[in-house]
Amino acid sequence: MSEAFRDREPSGDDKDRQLDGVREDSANALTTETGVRVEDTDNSLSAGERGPTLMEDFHFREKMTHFDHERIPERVVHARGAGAYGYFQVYESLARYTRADFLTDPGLRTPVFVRFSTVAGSRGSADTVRDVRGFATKFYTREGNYDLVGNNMPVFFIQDGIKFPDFVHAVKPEPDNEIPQAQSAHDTLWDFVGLQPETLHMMMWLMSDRAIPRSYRMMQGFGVHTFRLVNERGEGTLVKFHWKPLLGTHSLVWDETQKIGGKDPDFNRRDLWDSIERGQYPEYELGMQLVPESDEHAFDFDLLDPTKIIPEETVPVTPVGKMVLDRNPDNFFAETEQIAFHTANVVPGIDFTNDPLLQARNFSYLDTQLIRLGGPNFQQLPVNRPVADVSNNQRDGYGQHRVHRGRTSYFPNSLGSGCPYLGEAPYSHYAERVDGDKIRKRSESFKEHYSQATLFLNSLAGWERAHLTSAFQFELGKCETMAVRERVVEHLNRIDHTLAAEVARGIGVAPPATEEVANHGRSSPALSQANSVTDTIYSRQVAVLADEGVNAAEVLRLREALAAQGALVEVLAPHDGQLRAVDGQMLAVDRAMHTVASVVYDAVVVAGGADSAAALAEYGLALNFVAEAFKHAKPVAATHEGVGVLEAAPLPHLRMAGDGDPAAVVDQGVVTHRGGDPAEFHTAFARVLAGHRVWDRDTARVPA
Ligand code: HDD
Repeated sequence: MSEAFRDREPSGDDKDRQLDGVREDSANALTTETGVRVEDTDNSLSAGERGPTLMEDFHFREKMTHFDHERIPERVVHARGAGAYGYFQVYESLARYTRADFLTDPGLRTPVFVRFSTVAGSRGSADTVRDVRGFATKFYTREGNYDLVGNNMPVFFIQDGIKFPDFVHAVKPEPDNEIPQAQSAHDTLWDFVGLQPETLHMMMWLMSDRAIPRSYRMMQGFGVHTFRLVNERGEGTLVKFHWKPLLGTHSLVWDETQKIGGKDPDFNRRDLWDSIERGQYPEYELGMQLVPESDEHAFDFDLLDPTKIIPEETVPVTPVGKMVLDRNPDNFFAETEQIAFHTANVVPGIDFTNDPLLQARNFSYLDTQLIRLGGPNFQQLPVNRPVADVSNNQRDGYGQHRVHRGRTSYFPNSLGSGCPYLGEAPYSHYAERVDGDKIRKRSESFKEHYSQATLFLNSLAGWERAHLTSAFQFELGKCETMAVRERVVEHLNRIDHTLAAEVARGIGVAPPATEEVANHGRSSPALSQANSVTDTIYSRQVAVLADEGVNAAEVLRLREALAAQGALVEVLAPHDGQLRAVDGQMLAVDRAMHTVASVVYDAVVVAGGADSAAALAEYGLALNFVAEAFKHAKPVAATHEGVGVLEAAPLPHLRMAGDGDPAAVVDQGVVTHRGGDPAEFHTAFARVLAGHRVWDRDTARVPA
């Protein structure tokens, strides 16, 4: 278990101290924005009791005007997000590759703010939709802000940023009726995909379980592009950035995500917030794939093509440091909404490559902040302010917060003692040699679009592949235009004939008669989520179903055993308040069952106690809870009389514990316990829970 899994106080770093200067606690008398105390904020100033409101009511006008202007444009993409502060620390100096201060000093904790997001939905859309997740990190380094603006998938939909407006228009709700919200399952996206085969590799990722993460704490992040590190000597090393969550990479299942969208649209946001409040801080390791400049052309794809990965088996990911998110923002709008990322926010030692997608991004992010945050001074907003000193001749503009003193705002000057002057260790661009004709032409080295899509498919576990096939069937099945469906199937046939045939059958399209291209058979095990960390139950949420007459002692023992490993156990009952246990003690109910659902838990246990179990076996919500958890491949367990509730639920035939059986009987991830040492049951259940889901399960006939 990692060091951060122990309780720790938030870091209280330079950024935190800086923010202290602007935090407000509303502890004073009510005033206007001009500081004048207000006598009454419930009644407007009027001419007589029933007369008109008076213009001179400056308090009314100010209050209303401010309210009328409260909204700013949401982000054109990634509008829905959640963020947190934390810190990053490098394990060992990377001075060999980069001169970036925050990557060369292992003693240094660099403050960060991370914003996670979905892409297509509006600000108020549900968290658990099928979508790419943004993973944007702002490092407040001593040499200025560095932004690593990545996603939870390592490739992108297009190769050249000039196509970004087209792609986004295609995926966003359709312009005539603004339907569907936060969904890729509609004609315009798949129309674009069918006509633009460079999207196909990314579409494989989007149709995979990566697009429905269990938690922001359990997803990877990728810088996507090939970037460049530059050391003191000016030597470059090409690099791809990876974030790897210490809890492993885990997903939800599709039916579950759709239900969570209604039961708890804030599911991922709440999970991030709650885990930080509990002191269970999300942690990620930063990894780098390092490629010497001399090997730039050593691959069978172009490193500048953002629709390609470097397989980890070809160039391993070197873990270089760790990020811990340990503090929630104080104010969503001020911090999470106003944070402004920009791929061109780099620090000395980190540089770009000529990836045409990256080049376009280096224009777009600054441009979008100008409209979104209302002018050129958005870097002065508290969340954006660097901890490094800022000194330049930029002046004025809307919302100028600095009071620049002196007569000079130009360079060079003598009247201002030559300040600000050009200091030591400045950012200097990597001296890459560039020459060529001025042309509009995609490089020949960008022309192959299918082979890595096949690689991804070949690397999936059986259950991952089954989910991907269903996802294609769902999404294409929602497209009304048959030609759109057909065109995509034709492309799938160039990725893998069996996949194309399976998808075609589900959507009423004739399966392609012949194999277009033979599957190359190569795979990259690192691409499968099945190969991620599955040995911890830390922060997993377990529901225990109980009713009057529950065996409370047993529940408390279970809670204690799982809590010792960092899992959370909540007691759910048909009503809130307390339950009278079989021994006459009272057991506190954490939530009434009708306010929650199985889909917001990782696992369910039905408690023992004859009366409790008899009541739950007659309670539809409890039976549905169990069946749905089973359907969604979650660990399910029951102790003593609770086993009867599993028997009453619409589950397939399972071997369950009876008299004389060992302390834990496990069948298809259903753990039952009727006698023997409870500790053995706890261990068996924790083992299944650590596996996240139980995929080899017979769920076909379970009606949930
Ligand atoms: Fe982008 C936001 C990630 C391509 C233009 N992008 C945005 C965010 C993330 C990404 C995580 C949200 C940042 C936040 O939380 O505030 N974008 C990516 C990745 C890409 C990518 C990983 C491909 C590798 N983006 C991309 C292209 C363009 C943009 C090609 C335009 C040429 N992205 C934007 C934007 C946004 C944005 C319009 C919207 C809001 C914002 O920037 O601040 O400028």
